[in-house]
Amino acid sequence: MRIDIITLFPKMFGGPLTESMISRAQKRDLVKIKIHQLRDWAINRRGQVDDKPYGGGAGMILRVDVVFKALTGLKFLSQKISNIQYPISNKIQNSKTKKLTKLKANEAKPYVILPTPSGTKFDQAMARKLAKKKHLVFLCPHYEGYDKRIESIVSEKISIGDYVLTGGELPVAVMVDAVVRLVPGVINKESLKEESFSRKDERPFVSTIEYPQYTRPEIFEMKIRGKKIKKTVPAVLLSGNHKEIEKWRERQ
Ligand code: 6GU
Repeated sequence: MRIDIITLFPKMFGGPLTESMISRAQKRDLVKIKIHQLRDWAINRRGQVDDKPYGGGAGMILRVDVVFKALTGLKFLSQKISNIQYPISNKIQNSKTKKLTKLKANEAKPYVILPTPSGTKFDQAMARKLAKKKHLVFLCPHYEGYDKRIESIVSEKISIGDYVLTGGELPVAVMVDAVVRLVPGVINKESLKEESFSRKDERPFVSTIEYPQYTRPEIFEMKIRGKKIKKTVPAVLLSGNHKEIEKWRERQ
């Protein structure tokens, strides 16, 4: 999978994409993530990407022509950087066998996502859908808003919840994390197994945290406001009786 992120604040992705599992996934070439500075497609040398709203009002609005240039420029870049091709026809040539194969509609072009609070709510089913794509492009709007016409050049608008954030960077980091962990090979199959059993309409946390887990120490004692509190591990987990343990977990 290839992911391109277009943003005015590349540094905001420093932590989320360069640590832990998402970093490992990139090192293992399971996913290629590239961050692009939107100002590279600015309308002038001052790096202007936004403008005053027509009809008046506060704030600056992200320009549609800048975004269009970024998206078309990116498709060209992607052809050069990775082996993903965007042929004029709906066929793609395998770089090894040289055989032409017909592309499915969703493989023929990148899937462009615009994070915005007015978008469709992101959930586990949406993460599964996006994890099947070959190429995702996230376009992060910032400041006060964006030109409405930008919506006509993206594939989907997505929100991560009913609250307002200052920009699309944090939502994109959240979505990329949820999607990349579903890419085959990123995390081990066992961890995903419970999830694949879960029904599509089930709330994701129900399926990912199946039963309570414990590790050492067996007895944990603490003092809170002078009161001694002892926390133990359920006896069944220490019993060594695998049948009983399974039954207990099932119940939980
Ligand atoms: Cl995708 N963007 C912004 N700015 N705020 C949000 C959001 C997105 N999702 C929830 N709040």
